[in-house]
Amino acid sequence: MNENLYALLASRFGATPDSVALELPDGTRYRYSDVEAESARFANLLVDLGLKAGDRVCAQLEKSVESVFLYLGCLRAGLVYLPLNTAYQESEIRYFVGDAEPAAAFCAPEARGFDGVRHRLALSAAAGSSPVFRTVQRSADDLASLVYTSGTTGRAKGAMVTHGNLSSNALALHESWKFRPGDVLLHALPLFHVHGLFVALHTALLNASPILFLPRFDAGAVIERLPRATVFMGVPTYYVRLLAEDALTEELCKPMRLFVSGSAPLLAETFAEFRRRTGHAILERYGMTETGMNTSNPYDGERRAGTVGHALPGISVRVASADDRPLGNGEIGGIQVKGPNVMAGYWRLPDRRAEDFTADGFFRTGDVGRFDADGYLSIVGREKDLVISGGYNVYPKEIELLIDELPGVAESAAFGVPHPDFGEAVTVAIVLRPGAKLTEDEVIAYVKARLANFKVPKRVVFLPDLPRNAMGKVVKATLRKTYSGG
Ligand code: MLC
Ligand code: AMP
Repeated sequence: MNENLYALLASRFGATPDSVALELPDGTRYRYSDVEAESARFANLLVDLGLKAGDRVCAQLEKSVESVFLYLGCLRAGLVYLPLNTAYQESEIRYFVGDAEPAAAFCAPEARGFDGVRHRLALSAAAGSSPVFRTVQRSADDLASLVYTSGTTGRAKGAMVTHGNLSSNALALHESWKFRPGDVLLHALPLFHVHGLFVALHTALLNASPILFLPRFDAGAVIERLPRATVFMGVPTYYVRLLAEDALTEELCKPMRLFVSGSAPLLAETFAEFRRRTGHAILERYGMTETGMNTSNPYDGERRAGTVGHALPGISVRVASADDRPLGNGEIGGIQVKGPNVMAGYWRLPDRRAEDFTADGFFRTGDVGRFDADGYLSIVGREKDLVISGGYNVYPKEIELLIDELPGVAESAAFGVPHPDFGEAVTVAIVLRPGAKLTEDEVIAYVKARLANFKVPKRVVFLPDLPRNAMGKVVKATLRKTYSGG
């Protein structure tokens, strides 16, 4: 059996080649036969250039249907797809490219940081290639994608995601969320992270559904299309922004079957307000780049605000003590996950295995949680020092390392504070050397020129020293408390 993810997807949509796969805001439509033909062109282009199964193909592209075809073409040719956020800047790209060593890169002509990549291509490059391609044989353990996720050391690590990881997770979600004939997905998420690229896209393709394809999230554009959709997926910020629109009403959402939220905590008040306004209980699920989706609130049973529900079929999720002992309901500990969804490991970091996995094979998520008496999991904190802003992860260490390079900076601490739109936003506290002068604007401009825009601090404060505990460690909780709310 061919365990190539594309073979699984095509086994479902192959039966309906004439039905609509993707519809653009201007009304342009692509059928499932186009998905097959256009993805074949990219597979042929890359194979003809000499790329071999296992080679990496990097993409830093604005969201487009062609980027979907490129992704699927890579799957078909056994190439490993490496998506990069368009917000990443030269130094960030240089790092990813140096680490992953892609054989080809699709990016804007003016993009910098891709030096050394053998083939630098634009999406138009596949236009002349053949629309027929025989999807290559892959086993469940073969790599499908390399997705970088910010590391605790300030350096991102590549999660090695396999065909088996993606297929099993797509099937589990398709079943759990009761996809059915007639479903239409409204797709507003970016395609360079797992929520938009894997969770949303795969479930719709598995269902041979039409996808109303928006180039980016825009509350007005979403509202305009909700009456034609049945399923919508987003990060909590999307729901906060939808609620700010008067046009969001129960009547508007009548044809909708399912609203899914994830990537960051959904506030109970957003859940409640959305239910009041639309009659829909948002279904919150929990996942990560390394594992795909782990848990979900039930489709049929109660969707409990502030929880992420139960383990998905085929996946084991436990809350464990510091020495990896499973804990009982009500007890707080590290969330650990085992199943066909869990990545093969981090790219070129085999030595990390013992740190990332328990002796009995569970992946340590770095999230802290608790199961309630009914088996609903709540995420109550994180062992990892991470800020999630508008659904994007920001590792404080990366910002601190950069700011510490500035002349006059003795030390710095980056931390998250509540933000009405982004859930959390980055604030930085800086201690200057005696006599040094630096302004908030200068610090912001410095970071903005070097890192992706969502990592740029919204606020910078200068302090005589940082709060520390008896061990000399900076107490970020104190900083968070002091600078929350203005
Ligand atoms: C944009 N800005 C942000 C930001 N996005 N600031 C903090 N956090 C963010 N997420 C800032 C920009 O720097 C800019 O600042 C200003 O906001 C306007 O930029 P924009 O690009 O016009 O913003 P907008 O289009 O409104 O984008 C906001 C957003 C977007 C919420 C629509 O961030 C988004 O789509 N987020 C989704 C992220 C996602 O897909 N996460 C899934 C990861 S997978 P200035 O100063 O320049 O004006 C994952 C696993 C899982 O986590 O479980 O799913
Ligand atoms: P990423 O590294 O971008 O894949 O982000 C994964 C992290 O996002 C997880 O480890 C969690 O900390 C967080 N996350 C994802 N979904 C949720 C959710 N529903 N609630 C709270 N945190 C979440």
